[in-house]
Amino acid sequence: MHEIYFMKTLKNTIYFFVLISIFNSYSCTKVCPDGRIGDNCENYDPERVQEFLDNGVQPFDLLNGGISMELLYGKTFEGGLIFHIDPMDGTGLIAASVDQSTGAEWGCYDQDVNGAESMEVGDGFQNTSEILSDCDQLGIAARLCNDLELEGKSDWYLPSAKELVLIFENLADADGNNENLGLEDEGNIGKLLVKEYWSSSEDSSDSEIHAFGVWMGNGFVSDDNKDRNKHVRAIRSFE
Ligand SMILES: [Ca+2]
Ligand SMILES: [Ca+2]
Ligand SMILES: [Ca+2]
Repeated sequence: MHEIYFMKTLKNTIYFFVLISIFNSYSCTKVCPDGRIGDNCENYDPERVQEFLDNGVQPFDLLNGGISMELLYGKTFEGGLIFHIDPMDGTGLIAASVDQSTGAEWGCYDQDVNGAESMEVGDGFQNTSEILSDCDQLGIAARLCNDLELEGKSDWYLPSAKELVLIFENLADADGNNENLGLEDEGNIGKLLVKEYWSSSEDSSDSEIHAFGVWMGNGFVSDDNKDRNKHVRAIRSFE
């Protein structure tokens, strides 16, 4: 009698623990759909950032879903490599993944191009159209970018000086040690060469002869004669 009661209790206890462990396995290891992670599936898996972008998730959504800015730099999106995102509205800039020239002039040496003197982030497009509307010279840096058709996109332009510095910081020096040693450098995720690249910013203090370039070895901005040959890397914007 006593023994039967004991066996029943043991059986019930075992059933109880089996039920608890089944319940736990459902509640603790939650499987989120579409590569999301977190207790409420509120975040994106940082291992799958490129896959999300390829599937049409916007960079801004990834930022808001726990992905760091650094993880987005250098990822392929809308035909180029992400190198800037405005954290307020999610607009941003991408660079072509290859150079458009290894030696092009800025153009129109000895002539002040009307406008084209902004150094600021967001002004490369305006600079480029101002150069093209006032300078007929063929083969110049701004024109190579404007004529570019790459990855199905045709709205490329020459970056302003500060946009070009962002390319150094986020694509040529992604490891943040202030130098790019060249194609073998693992921080150089945008494959920029240790060369001088033209910006679209004319030098307002002597605009007839000088425009600004950036040295992709260290990100320094300097003025130079507009008839000098420099590398060219086109960019475009995304909304
Ligand atoms: Ca000017
Ligand atoms: Ca570096
Ligand atoms: Ca100057």
